[in-house]
Amino acid sequence: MVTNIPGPKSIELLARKTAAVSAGIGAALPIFVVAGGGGVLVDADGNSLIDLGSGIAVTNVGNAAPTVVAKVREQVGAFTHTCFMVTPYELYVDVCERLNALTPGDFEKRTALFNSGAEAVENAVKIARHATRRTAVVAFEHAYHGRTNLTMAMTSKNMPYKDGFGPFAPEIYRVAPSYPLRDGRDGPEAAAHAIRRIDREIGPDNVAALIIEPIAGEGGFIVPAPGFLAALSQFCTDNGIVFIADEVQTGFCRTGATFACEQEGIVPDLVTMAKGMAGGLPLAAVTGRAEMMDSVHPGGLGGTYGGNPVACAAAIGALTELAAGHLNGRAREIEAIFFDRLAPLADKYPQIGEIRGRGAMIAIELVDPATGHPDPELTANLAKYAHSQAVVMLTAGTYGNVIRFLPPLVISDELLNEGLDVLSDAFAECLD
Ligand code: PLZ
Repeated sequence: MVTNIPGPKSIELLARKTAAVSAGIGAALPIFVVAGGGGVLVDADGNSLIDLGSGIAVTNVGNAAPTVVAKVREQVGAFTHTCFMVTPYELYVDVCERLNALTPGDFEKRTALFNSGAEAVENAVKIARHATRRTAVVAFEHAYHGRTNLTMAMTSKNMPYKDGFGPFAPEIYRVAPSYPLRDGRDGPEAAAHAIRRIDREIGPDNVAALIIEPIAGEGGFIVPAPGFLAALSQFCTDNGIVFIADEVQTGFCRTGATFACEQEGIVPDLVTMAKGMAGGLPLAAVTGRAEMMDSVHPGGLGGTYGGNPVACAAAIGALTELAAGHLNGRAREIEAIFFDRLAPLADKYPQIGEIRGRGAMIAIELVDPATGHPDPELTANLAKYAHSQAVVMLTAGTYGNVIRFLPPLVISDELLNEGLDVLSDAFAECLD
């Protein structure tokens, strides 16, 4: 750190932001970035921040990762856009082939590319409805699927995502997930509970798709009890329901497997992906069973920018790293460091209700020790302290009481430990 955070240049930029940018666009930290890489973000005042957020699980292969930068440089000089639906190019097909090979399931697959996670989710629902000729969609409490109209309806939390933005898309039904800390059910029990509601209130024959994040991301890194996802997946197969895994946040080695579904032994019909796949450039995808993906009439899916050539070039760079496999091992090493460092904090502070997550996707749920109720105030104070000490630390959770860690998979042990030292200081500052 060379100045307080925010420094004078960031303060000046914050004033310009307030005057020029919609108040609806927030910012977790009061600084402006000028460079990034290797788990560090440099701000306008020259401060180096430790990045434990990866721009919300995006820069898995690192920020400005050399492989991504080289591919982007090459492509941006060749051509920047044609619209794949007008005059196609090989890069798009190349990315689809790689995703077909990389995603779980040894059946024939197809892929369609889009710009954002929300757009991928919207299109997965369109495909499932078209393939099944059914309309209902089952989503879960604590789920996050995006900010567009359909995905807002599928997202669980009101503030800040939905408040005042209705009416929402119809035919979305929400059921309870498995939330081991709070529901006391094992995986099969939690699945039976959800399935009973689907049977009673929707009717399986009306359900086009069931969509779930293998680990709920914005909801607070809620890891379902073992067997929950497998039971839901079986229920979908038995009832002709398209099982969609939303791997937008969990995908691309984040959890220590290429996709989190693999760790649950499940094979989704469709997978939605974005974030980690293109090293920071906007690219998203739906990959799944060929017969479902091909059930849509030609021209039924698309968009001007979906699968933009520069974004595809970035994805080729990132996917080459991600498919090599070493980042899964690195994510598991990061997990070990987290659990090692967080365990003594959990022993010391009864406010830590649970430490959970997998790979480089780890969270702390904070509670009032007397009642077990969520403590969003402590959560905000811990994050604020970390920010003042130049550590990018994100919060999450339906109740706003979760600190979540999403470091780039290329972060060094030293930087990670330095970031975790600041977390210890934050607890001491707030609670001792
Ligand atoms: N599905 C599982 O995590 C995006 C949202 C940040 P987009 N999560 C970060 C915010 O406050 O807007 C996400 C996700 C899952 C879908 C999405 C949506 O992806 O690329 O933000 O549209």
